[in-house]
Amino acid sequence: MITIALSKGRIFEETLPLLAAAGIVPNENPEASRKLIIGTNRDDVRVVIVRATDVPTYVQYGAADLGIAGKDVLLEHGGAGLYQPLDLKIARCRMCVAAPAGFDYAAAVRRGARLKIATKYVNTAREHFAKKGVHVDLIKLYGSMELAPLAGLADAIVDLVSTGGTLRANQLVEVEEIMPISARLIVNQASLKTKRGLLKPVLEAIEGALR
Ligand code: PRT
Ligand code: MG
Repeated sequence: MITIALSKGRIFEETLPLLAAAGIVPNENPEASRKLIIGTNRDDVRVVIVRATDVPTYVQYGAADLGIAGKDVLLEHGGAGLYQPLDLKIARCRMCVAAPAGFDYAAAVRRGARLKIATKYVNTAREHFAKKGVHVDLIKLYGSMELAPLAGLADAIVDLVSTGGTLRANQLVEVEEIMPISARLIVNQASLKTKRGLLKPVLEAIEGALR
């Protein structure tokens, strides 16, 4: 049996064509069914639906053999126990620093000001600002980072941006790109050896579908 960990929403939707190329079709849409374990057209493949940030954890401990997770999530997780063979180039966006339109971020950085940064991506943010030599106080949030500068909690945020619509709706502007983000296939390192016969054709079909 192969277990694939996916989050519902954009990752699930954008993964369907890649799984189809490997001959795997889930029996249900998690959005509609509310089921957390979903069978597929193949008796030996099932999908478990988990929170996006939990995907690497399921795969790390072997509760899932395969998973699909954003680079943002993988950087925060750290990648222990995971083999990351493929950039799937789906669920693309960019991680960036954003600040209120009236805040001169570049000037604050030049002055060497100590900045309050709210984010769910504390590890990635810490590394980014350390590399730039910017002093920051990081404030960990679990949702709606965009609110933090507006409510006076932080000077700026580190968040994902795709269309820019959310920033605009909250009078924030992107002041620095940190890195481009896309979803990666992740594989449990032990499964890769013990279930090689089952996994190899699936990995090759997904790789083929990307080309
Ligand atoms: O939503 P939930 O809290 O359950 O979990 P999640 O947000 O971690 O999951 P989900 O499904 O929203 O995102 C899964 C993955 O999709 C992320 O880990 C990213 O790798 C990727 N992805 C791609 C995005 C976006 N684009 C994106 N735009 N994840 C989040 N966003 C959010 C962003 O945080 C911001 O709030 O969308 C908003 C900005 O979008 P625009 O289009 O207004 O710029
Ligand atoms: Mg979300």
